[in-house]
Amino acid sequence: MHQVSQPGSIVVLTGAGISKESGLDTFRDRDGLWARVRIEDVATPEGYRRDPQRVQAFYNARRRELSEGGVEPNPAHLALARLEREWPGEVLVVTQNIDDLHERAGSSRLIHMHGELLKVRCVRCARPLPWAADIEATSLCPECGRADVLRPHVVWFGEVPLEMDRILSALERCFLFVSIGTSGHVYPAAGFVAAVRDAGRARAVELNLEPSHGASLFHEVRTGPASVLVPAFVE
Ligand code: BV8
Repeated sequence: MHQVSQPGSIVVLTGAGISKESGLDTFRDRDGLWARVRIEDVATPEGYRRDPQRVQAFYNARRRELSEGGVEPNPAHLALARLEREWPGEVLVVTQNIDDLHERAGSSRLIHMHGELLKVRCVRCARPLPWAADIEATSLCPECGRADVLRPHVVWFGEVPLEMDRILSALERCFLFVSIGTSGHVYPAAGFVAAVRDAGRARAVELNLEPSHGASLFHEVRTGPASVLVPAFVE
């Protein structure tokens, strides 16, 4: 029986740059989020312990922007969903983003390694729950019934990213690794390209507005807006 070679698997890492043209802020660009608030105050467990209301307000403002600000998936998100539909092998999108634009574009094989803006988590029973304004108003966990135990279901600095085992095994197996819209500053995501190069199997491509911190580790770097680069790349 002639062995039909399996079509290779593709891993796509995305960062805030892929959602920029949908109208959401990035972090480290001049007009980015970290130019307005300090990471220590709103994106660390210490900051949350110090002032939970301030952190809830930071994430509620981003929830409102995402759900009320006319924010829609852009051609880059749509092209990745098309890639998943049309590529005969496996396509896994690993996003650092906490928005829901990949899902709304139609991507289903998706890992939110830094959590999800539209979910909260009970610090007691650890179950992620869909966020709703009243859930925070009452701040009662519907699972365990305790009060004041719901936090954003978001991975802060110093916390362990989600589904790392699944991500690392996908990186090990893939034949193509594409990094889109990320500055390559935050680990462990910024180390994925090195892991792919060490595995010695995959081609690594970066699609970014400008070369990222780790650009030299990629076989190919294409610069420009994601909404132009990603559909052209998927073609
Ligand atoms: C961990 C929360 C242990 C949700 C975020 C010293 C050395 C190395 C590492 C560390 C160190 N000290 C501390 C660390 C660890 C730390 C870290 O990496 N710190 C950095 C700052 C040095 N990391 C952690 O703490 C992580 N946890 O390490 O645990 C561990 C590790 C492995 C296994 C087990 C245990 C947890 C990190 C998660 C933190 N949470 N977000 C939220 O509020 O959103 S991080 C935050 O940064 C967001 O998630 C964001 O996605 C992420 C990365 O940023 P980018 O997405 O890249 O966005 P950025 O603005 O930086 O760049 C945008 C890019 O897009 C730019 O390049 C721009 O040119 C481009 N662009 C703009 N417009 C467009 C575009 N591209 C295309 N088209 C456009 N139109």
